[in-house]
Amino acid sequence: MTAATDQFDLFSAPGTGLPEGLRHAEGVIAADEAERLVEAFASLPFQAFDFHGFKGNRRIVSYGGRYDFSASRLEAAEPIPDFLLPARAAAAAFARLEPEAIHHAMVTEYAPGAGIGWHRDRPEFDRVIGLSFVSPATMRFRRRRAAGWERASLPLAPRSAYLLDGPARQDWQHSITPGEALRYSVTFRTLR
Ligand SMILES: O=C(O)CCC(=O)C(=O)O
Repeated sequence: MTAATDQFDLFSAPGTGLPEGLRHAEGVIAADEAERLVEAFASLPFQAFDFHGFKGNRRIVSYGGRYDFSASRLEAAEPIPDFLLPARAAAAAFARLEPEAIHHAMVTEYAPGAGIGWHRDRPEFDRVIGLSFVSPATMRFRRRRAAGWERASLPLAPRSAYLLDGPARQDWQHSITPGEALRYSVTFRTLR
């Protein structure tokens, strides 16, 4: 095990009240690398998130596969571009994966006031690794229990990473609370 993964273990979920299978760590992306990425995000061809014709208030660009909700299938997309490869390597190291195991990336732009509602990611995807940029956000989790919803909440600092695996990925829904300032996220997903 490397020093880097030991560091990430300090932030693992057990004992924190957060869903099993969730891991989180701050400072996964170096400050200069984050600056470079955010500059690159500004010129990406973002499009409004489209859910069955309903346009969400966040904008996305997908690589290595794009989920089409109208057709209910994963469509082809450009491969992950070179500028995202260092971020993919960092996300993979955090998730203890080989970078090449990650074929899909999605960059999301959340304008002030934009968030994302309760959902689980599509079953075509397996593990989910999220990176945050520019502004902090709150990621919320919930799962249905006999007595009602069990809930948890995780602050996402810029340059932090989270991994959704196991029950956090399969059993819990997650959402992002609308923020007051611009935020970007990069979501890397492995395919089933
Ligand atoms: O912005 C994030 O970190 C979460 C993104 C997310 O949940 C999604 O796109 O499915």
